[in-house]
Amino acid sequence: MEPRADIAVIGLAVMGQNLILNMNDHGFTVVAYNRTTSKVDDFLANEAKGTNILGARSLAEMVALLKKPRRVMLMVKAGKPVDEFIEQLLGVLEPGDIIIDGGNSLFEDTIRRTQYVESKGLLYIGTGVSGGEEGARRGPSIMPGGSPAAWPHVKPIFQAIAAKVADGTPCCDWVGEGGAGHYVKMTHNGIEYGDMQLICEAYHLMKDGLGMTPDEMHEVFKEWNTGELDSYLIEITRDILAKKDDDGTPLVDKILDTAGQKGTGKWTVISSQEMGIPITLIAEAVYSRCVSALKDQRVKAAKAFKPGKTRFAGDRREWVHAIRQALYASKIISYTQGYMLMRAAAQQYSWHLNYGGIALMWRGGCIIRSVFLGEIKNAFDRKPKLDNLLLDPFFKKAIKGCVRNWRKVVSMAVRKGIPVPAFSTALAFFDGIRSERLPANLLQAQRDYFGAHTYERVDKPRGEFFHTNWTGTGGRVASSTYTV
Ligand code: NBP
Repeated sequence: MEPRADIAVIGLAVMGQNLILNMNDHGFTVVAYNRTTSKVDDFLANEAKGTNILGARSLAEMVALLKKPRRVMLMVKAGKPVDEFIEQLLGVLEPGDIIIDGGNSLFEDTIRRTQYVESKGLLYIGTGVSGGEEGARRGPSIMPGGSPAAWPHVKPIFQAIAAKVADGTPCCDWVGEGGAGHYVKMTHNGIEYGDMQLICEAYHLMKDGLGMTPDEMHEVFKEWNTGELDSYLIEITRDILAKKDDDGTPLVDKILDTAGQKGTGKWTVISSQEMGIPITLIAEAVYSRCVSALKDQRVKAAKAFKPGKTRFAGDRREWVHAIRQALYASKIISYTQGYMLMRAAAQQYSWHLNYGGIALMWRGGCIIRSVFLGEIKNAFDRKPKLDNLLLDPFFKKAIKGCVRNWRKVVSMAVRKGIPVPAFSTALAFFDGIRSERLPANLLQAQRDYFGAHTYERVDKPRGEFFHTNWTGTGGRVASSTYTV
């Protein structure tokens, strides 16, 4: 068998099939393999008919078709199937060959797998692929990390099939070592949760606070999509609101209000907790899905605590403008927090992340693609070591321009009982981060009072710790083990 294939893709579900077709469109010869091998035949006889795509019915056959160094990409269910395939591949590949995992793997698994595969003399890439079915077919955002030596061998394929921004730059570049690619993809998904929640809160406010119909909101989102909020998620929201059911009424009104989740938002929050980085907006977005899932309890509580009148008084156009500004400001906070998280992770895991490059990778192809990400790229071009997005002149000015209406919207929502967890946590974070002095002095006093945890003083250098015998009955010994 002549080794003529550029890459193999294992996993012929929605993502794998579409990536293979995309690679084929760009002139690469791909060999397709799947655990259930009948799916290889189905694929070749249908979607891949008339293309240069090859099929393999065993891993040995697949490997024999590949040029060296062999590139094998897994597009299978995240978790155990990835480990199982790695083990099988190690039996048929050679040192210098490259295993790529393009699924939604947990970054810690990718760190472990990179070390393991490298220890066997092969190279490993764990890459985020975003954009769903359509992205995979027409151009996804691709976020690869792992063994740096593997990148030159994979770069021509990945950058060819990736989405492109207006000037032709691909939405794919090397993210960093180990699990960096999957970490950035995970953060992307967390930000996606945040963006979706913010849009849902804007919708809720317009629906219950302003009494607007889906058709009226469709017009609002259509207009929003022409300005600073121009993004894929605003665009699909515009289209969703216009969609009618078979009986001609808005379909959105008929959809049950309980949201699902697959876990990547939760992973982002768990990582932020471990890192001590306040990604409060993404956390609220995850919890909001959890609250939505408690439908039965909500129905009972709604009977127990009947809502009052939710309508906002005043001019509707002004309110719509205020909601738009609250959404924009909250979105800036969400990305500020997401970037804080990635910066902390880079430090913890010794990754060299290119923050502007990440914004560029998200600029096209993926679910959070937006005009806004171009501004983030510009901010990092202006100052590559920028440690807080809020301090960039563009975003500083943007927030200042929105803050009055942001407060107006959050306070009216609170008065009227419309939940806006993401809008309000963003505002609370903003007020926290711009507070030179927070009440944590009292908190430290409390900790020292009940647990002798010690505190630092404003009139002494940082790093000097003091303990007070608050009650006169305790000893003079400070705690080093009891932690609260
Ligand atoms: P799925 O996540 O549904 O996985 C299906 C593939 O996994 C099939 O090839 C299946 O083989 C294989 N597989 C399973 Br299931 N269990 C296996 C096992 N124990 N051993 C070996 N193979 C096994 O496919 P997908 O939706 O195309 O997603 C692929 C990856 O890309 C996932 O990690 C997903 O999270 C990620 N992703 C998906 C999207 C999306 O929009 N769907 C977007 C971005 C990333 P079989 O045919 O023999 O059952």
